[in-house]
Amino acid sequence: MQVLNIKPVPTGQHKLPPLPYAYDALEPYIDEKTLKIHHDIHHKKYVDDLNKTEIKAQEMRKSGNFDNINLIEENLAFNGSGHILHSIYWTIMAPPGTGGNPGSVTDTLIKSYFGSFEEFKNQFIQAALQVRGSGWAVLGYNPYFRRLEILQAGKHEDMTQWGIIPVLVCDVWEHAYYLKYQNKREDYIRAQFDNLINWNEVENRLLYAVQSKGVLDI
Ligand code: MN3
Repeated sequence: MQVLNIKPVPTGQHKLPPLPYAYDALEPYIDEKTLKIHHDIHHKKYVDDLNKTEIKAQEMRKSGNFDNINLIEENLAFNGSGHILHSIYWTIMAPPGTGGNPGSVTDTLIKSYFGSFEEFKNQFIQAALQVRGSGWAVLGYNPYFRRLEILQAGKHEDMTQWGIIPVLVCDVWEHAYYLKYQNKREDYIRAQFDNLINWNEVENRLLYAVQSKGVLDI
């Protein structure tokens, strides 16, 4: 792959990325026990199952027996998206008081599309709050439209705009908050948004995203 200057992840060799801070670093808003279970057990399982599925897909291609293809494709989407979204989720948070303020690209793009930061925040929080069952709220940059959008993802993978690049995410699976917040999903969402967002990371992600081009200009 030298000619393309990329290093593909070898089949079945995804790795669980370490948390960029200590398990108790997000206290009191996300407690140590929740973070440890969430990262070490839930995220790890998505990585392990993605690896297993990729090996099974490889065996399927070799054997020419495609009887299980629907299950394999579903598992590639579910576990691949679960791995990606969790990897982003850890990095767009930072210990309380260290995440900074929205950077200039973030601020400009948010205001130009959502009208004001408050309107963006209200939509993001309601999108997270009203996810039916397990899922995510995602602020993403869509290179086809050259602007931001807020989406809900059912489970991990049911995204509704192809190509969107997530820059800020909120995990609203119960495993993300239930030990501490029980059924008070809104308290968790607001605590994360108001105290833990790493705006430097959001800005970095947006700076990278706005350089991406849709294959079509539409
Ligand atoms: Mn989760």
